[in-house]
Amino acid sequence: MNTQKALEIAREIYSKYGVDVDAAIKSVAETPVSIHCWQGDDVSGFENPGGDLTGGIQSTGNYPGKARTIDELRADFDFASKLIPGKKKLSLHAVYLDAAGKKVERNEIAPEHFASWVQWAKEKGLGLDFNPTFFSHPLSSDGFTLSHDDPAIRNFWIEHGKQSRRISEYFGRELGQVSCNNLWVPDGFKDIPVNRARKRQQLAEAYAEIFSFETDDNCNLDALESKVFGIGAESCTIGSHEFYMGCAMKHGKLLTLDTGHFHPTEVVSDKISGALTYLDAVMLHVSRPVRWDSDHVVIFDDELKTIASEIKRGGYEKRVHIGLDFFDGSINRIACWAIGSRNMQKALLWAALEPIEMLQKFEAEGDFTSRLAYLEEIKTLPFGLVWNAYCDMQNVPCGDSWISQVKKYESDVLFNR
Ligand code: RNT
Ligand code: ZN
Repeated sequence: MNTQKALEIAREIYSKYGVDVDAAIKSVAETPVSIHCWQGDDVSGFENPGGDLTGGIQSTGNYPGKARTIDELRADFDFASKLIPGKKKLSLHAVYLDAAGKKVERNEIAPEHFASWVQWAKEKGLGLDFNPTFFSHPLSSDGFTLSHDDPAIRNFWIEHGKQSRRISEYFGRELGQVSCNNLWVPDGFKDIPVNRARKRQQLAEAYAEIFSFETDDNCNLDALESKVFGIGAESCTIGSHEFYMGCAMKHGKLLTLDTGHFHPTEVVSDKISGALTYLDAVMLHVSRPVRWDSDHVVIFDDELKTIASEIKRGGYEKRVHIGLDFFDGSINRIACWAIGSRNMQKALLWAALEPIEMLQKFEAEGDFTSRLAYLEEIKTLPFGLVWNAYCDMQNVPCGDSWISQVKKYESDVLFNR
């Protein structure tokens, strides 16, 4: 298909609504999206190959061909990234360290263990983000880490948290692009606790310790991820939304809003402007909860579009750090990366093509009739033509042509593992 000719038609139609299609494409191409490494291997990592995934999260399915080594994961990600338009970052978890076969304890991880990732990111033109791993470890096996009652265990995890900030700062300094260090702990009670306050106090004290030294804001931004419940922590999660909202305010940190971490009728799209009324910035973990925090692959649904629209409508492009967080092991993992990341890009483009000025004017004038009428009208504008043109300009496959490429990689590479 001649995408330029199609784009010409789209330009004409969108211009009637006062939308500049070229400016929209440009703005999306410049918005970084952080793609999580852990979709590639079901959150296994390389610290303890074959070890269990714990912490109340779960990747289900056993589709063949998952990455088993750093080289395989890099090759898979590299392949996937060629199917995804836009500016990309890679989000690494601590357990994806490259320690050259040496056992490194979590409290001793350091920038050197991620030097090969930095080198690789430089070669590929990727930004990096970091995540300390407070799960899948013997010292987290009873469900507590930073809020643990044993000071020795708590300190072990505090050291891990401190080191994660140093590693993230190193990423930012080396790559000349800020790295977000996302802290999520699984701490919680399966059954009804009678002293929630004590645990929350311990968690608060642990964060005060972790944040007791400064990092360069141009290189590292810490983000705190709340959750409503996890498997085996159904009754009380210590790091709840209220806890982290306060913690982020107190320490001047980012709040991470994971779309799977709230009650099913709550939406993150409504929370962005609420949080940003007081906080400088937020991080997103864009996922797809199906009945619970199931981490299904992100689809192009209304909530995804609304999240992207809210970023645009609020003028929050520089204050929302977009990260993805899903892990499905039941279908081709590279296709998961491609589908979810392309959908995030689609949503950003969708939002950039919204006639925001016109819609917001209607609302300000109290003309809610026109607001609804136009919100419905724009749903049938030729969005797909602009999407294809954007993919073409970014030298990534248009339409469905990426699927056969993934199938070929599957039979040539994945099925031979
Ligand atoms: C868990 C959190 C967390 C993890 C990753 C692997 O509920 O969403 O972000 O998914 O750290
Ligand atoms: Zn998350």
